[in-house]
Amino acid sequence: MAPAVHGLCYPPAVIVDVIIPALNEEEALPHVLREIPHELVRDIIVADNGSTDRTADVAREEGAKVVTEHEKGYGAACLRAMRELEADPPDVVVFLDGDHSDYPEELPLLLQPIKDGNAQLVIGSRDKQRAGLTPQQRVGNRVACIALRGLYGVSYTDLGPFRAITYDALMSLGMADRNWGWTVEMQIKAAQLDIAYAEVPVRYRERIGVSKVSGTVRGTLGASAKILWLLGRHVLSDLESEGEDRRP
Ligand SMILES: Nc1nc2c(ncn2[C@@H]2O[C@H](COP(=O)(O)OP(=O)(O)OP(=O)(O)O)[C@@H](O)[C@H]2O)c(=O)[nH]1
Ligand SMILES: [Mg+2]
Repeated sequence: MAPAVHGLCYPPAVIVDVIIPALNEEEALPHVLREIPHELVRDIIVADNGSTDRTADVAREEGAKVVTEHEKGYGAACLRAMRELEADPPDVVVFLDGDHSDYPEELPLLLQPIKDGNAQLVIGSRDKQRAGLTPQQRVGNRVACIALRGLYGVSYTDLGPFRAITYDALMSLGMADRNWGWTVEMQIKAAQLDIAYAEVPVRYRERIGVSKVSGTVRGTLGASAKILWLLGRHVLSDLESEGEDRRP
C-alpha cells in the first residue's frame, strides 16, 4: 500500500534495475557506475562478456552485481543479466552501455514517460548529437527507423542503447537476439505487440576505451546486416501469420 504521511498518499516508488553489458571496459566502467543516479536505482547488473581486463573487478569495487557470459555478443550479455532479475523482478529495467558514451545522469529522462503512465518502452534518441556517432551509424540508424515506420507505423529516430522498459513489457517481448540485433529486435517486437513507447532526446559523446562495433568495418557491416536481416525476417513472419489468419 502507498505510504500515507499526514493524510497524503504517495505512489509507491518505482523499482529500477540497470543492466550494463560490458566487454573490456575497465577504463570507462567506473565513470559510468559513479554517474548513475543511485537514489533512483535498486541494483546495477554488469554482464561481463568474457573480458580479459579488470572489468569485473572494477564493477564490484563500485558496488555493482557482476554476472558472467562467456558467449560474446551484446544480446547474449543482456539476456544473461535479465536472468539475474527473475527471482525478484524490478518494475523497470534500464539498459546502458559500459563505454561512457551515454550520460548516465540522464536516466530520469528515460523514466519520466513510464512514471507518467505514457509509455512502457522509452528510447534515448541520440539523433541530434554530432559527437560519438559515426556517419555509418547515423545512416544505418536512419534506414532502420524508416523501415520501422514503413513496416509498423512507429516513429523512432534512433536505435539508441540507453533505454528503459517495464519489466512486464520486456518479458512479453521474448527477446532472443544474442548480438547486434538486440536494440532493433526490441523495437520491432514492441511495435508488433502495440506496446506504448516514447523517445526522449539524450546526449552522446566519444566512448572511453577501444571501439568494438561502430569504429570497426567488421562491426559496422555486421551490425547493419543483422539489423536489416532481422527487419526482413519479422516482416516475413508477419506476412505468414496474416496469410494463416485469412485461411478458412
Ligand atoms: N561490441 C561488443 N560489445 C559488447 C559485447 N558484449 C558486451 N558489450 C558491451 O556493449 C556496449 C556497446 O559496445 P560498443 O563497443 O560501445 O559498441 P558501439 O557503441 O556500437 O561502438 P563504439 O562505442 O564505437 O565501440 C559496451 O558496453 C560493450 O562493452 C560484445 O560481445 N561485443
Ligand atoms: Mg559504444
